[in-house]
Formats: sequence, C-alpha cells, structure tokens
Amino acid sequence: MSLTYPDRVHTALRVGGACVLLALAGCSNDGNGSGNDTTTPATSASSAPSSTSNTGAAHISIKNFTFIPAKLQVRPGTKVIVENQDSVTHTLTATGDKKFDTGDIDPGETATFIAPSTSGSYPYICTIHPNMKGTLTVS
Ligand SMILES: [Cu+2]
Repeated sequence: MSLTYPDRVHTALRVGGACVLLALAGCSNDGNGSGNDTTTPATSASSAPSSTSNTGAAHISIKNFTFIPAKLQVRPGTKVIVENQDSVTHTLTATGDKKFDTGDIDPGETATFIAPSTSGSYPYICTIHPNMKGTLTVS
C-alpha cells in the first residue's frame, strides 16, 4: 500500500526560448506628413478694452446687514460710495486706526469716504453691528 501522490511530480518545465517576437507589422507608415495646416489664430485683439476706470468711484452696498461686496479692491485715494439699502442705520468703519469711517448712514442714505493712500488691506466693520465685516484692499 504505497500512497503515491502523483501531483508532486517534479517536472522542471523550463520555458527556454523566451524570445518574444515582437511582430512589428502594425507600424504601417501611411501618414502623409506634409499636412501643413496653417492654423494661425487671427490675433486682431488690438482694440484695447477701455481700462477699468481708475478715477471713478467705487461702490459698496449694505443690504441685509451685509456689505456688498464684502471684499473690494480699489486704487489708493479712490472715492468709495456706500449705500445703505437696509431699514436700519449702519456705518462703514475701518478697524484699528479707523483710516476711514462713514459715520452713521441712515436707511436709504448714501455716504462717501476716500480710500487710504497707502496700499494694504483694510478690514472694516459696522460699529453698530460689529458682526458686519468687510475688507477694502488698496493696491
Ligand atoms: Cu450696521
């Protein structure tokens, strides 16, 4: 009774010639490389769009206890018009040194201040509702 297990046959099947013949048959060079497509984009954008007005006044609205836009970038010394569209009084007051401050703006009223002449980022709030925040960037 010899239990011969035929699976353990040690057949050293050595795959010898592993030379994979890369059949380079699919490289048919049928491309006619003389296709000079002249795709020159017509750069006729010489008409410069009128530069965004550096001298015009910027505008900030206050609506629903929110400065709109909350972030505004202006040139130094720009006149900024603040329009209070709410039914309560607001201010637009720079924090810190108070570089600008509209004072109280009654409902429906408009106030004006001049942006600082020094470049920088000037956060501001409404002193009546300090949770109202915005940032004026001068550059
Ligand atoms: Cu307010």
